[in-house]
Amino acid sequence: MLIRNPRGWELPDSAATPEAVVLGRRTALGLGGGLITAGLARPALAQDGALAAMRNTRYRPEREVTPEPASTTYNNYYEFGPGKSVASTAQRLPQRPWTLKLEGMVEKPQELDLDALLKRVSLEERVLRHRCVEAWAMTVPWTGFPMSALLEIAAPTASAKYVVLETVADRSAMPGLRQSWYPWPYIEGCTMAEAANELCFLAVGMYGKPVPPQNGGPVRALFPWKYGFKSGKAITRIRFTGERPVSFWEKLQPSEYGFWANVNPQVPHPRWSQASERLLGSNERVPTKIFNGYGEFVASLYQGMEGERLFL
Ligand SMILES: Nc1nc2c(c(=O)[nH]1)N[C@H]1C(S)=C(S)[C@@H](COP(=O)(O)O)O[C@H]1N2
Ligand SMILES: [Mo]
Repeated sequence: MLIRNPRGWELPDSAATPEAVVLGRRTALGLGGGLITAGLARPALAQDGALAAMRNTRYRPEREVTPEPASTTYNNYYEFGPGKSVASTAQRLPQRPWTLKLEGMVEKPQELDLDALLKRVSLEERVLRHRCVEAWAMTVPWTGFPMSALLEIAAPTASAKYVVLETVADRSAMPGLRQSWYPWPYIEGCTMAEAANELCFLAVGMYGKPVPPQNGGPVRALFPWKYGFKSGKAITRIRFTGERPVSFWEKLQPSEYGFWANVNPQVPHPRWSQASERLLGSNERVPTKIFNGYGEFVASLYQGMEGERLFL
C-alpha cells in the first residue's frame, strides 16, 4: 500500500502560480528558464532553521513524495557504520562552520564558507527520485543549487576532465572511519559534462529544512540518474583532475560498482536483479526505468560510448 504524504509540498498543477506572475518573479529574481513557482517565495534561510525555495517543476517526480520519517531513518552512510540505522550517530557530525575546497585544475583554488556560498547562488527546490543500487528508492524534495553554479565559481581549466567529490573524514564524529579496510575518505566522481548537466545538484535542504546529518548534511551531491552511491554526502572538497578517479565503492568491489553507474533495469547487479525497486515508506515495488527516468536530460551524454561499461 502506498502511504500518502499529507504535507504541503506536493502542490497539484492547478495550484501553480499563473505564468505572468511567475515570469515577473523570475525576472526579478534572475532565475533560470523552466522554473515555475508553486508557492510563495520565502527567504532561503529563515531564522527558525527552515530552508525553503521555489520549486522547480521541470523535474516531475511522477511518484508520491516519500514520507519524511522513512527517508530520514533508513540511510546508507558507511562513515557511521554499515547498517541503515545511523541517524542518531550521525547527529555528531558538526554542520557548521563548513568549508568547501575547490582545488586541482582550476583558475583559482579556493576555500568557500558554505553560508557565504549560499548567498552567491540561487536556491531552488526539486522533487527527485533516488534509486539505490540495493533496489530501494525514495522521492524527496531537495533544496539546493545546480553544480554548474559551482563550476562557474571554480573556473576549471581546459585540462580538467573529471570532478571528484570528497566527503569529510571526521574521525571524532564518524566511528565507521575506524574500519581501516575501507578506502576513506568516501569519494565519488563524474565527467565535466556530467557535472555541467542541469540535473547534477548540490543539496543543502530536504523537506524544506536543512539536510539532516544522516542524509548528507550540510551539503550533499545528487546524481538522480545514477545509482545512489554516486551521490556523496557531507561534501567538503571538490577536485578537478585530468584522470578518471577510482571511487570508494569501485576500489572496494570493482566487479560490482563502476564509474558510470547509470541506472539500468536491464543490467543486473552481479548478485541481484535491477528490474524493479521497493519504495521506502511503503511495500510497493515498481519497475525501474533506464536513467531512473531522467533519460530526456542525460541520455545524450552517453551517445557514442556504447563500448563503455556504462551501467555498472
Ligand atoms: N559519504 C557517503 N556518501 C554516501 C554513502 C556513504 O556511505 N557515505 N552512501 C551512498 C548510498 S549507497 C546511497 S543509496 C545514498 C543514501 O542516501 P540517503 O541515506 O540520504 O538515502 O547515499 C550515498 N552517499
Ligand atoms: Mo545506495
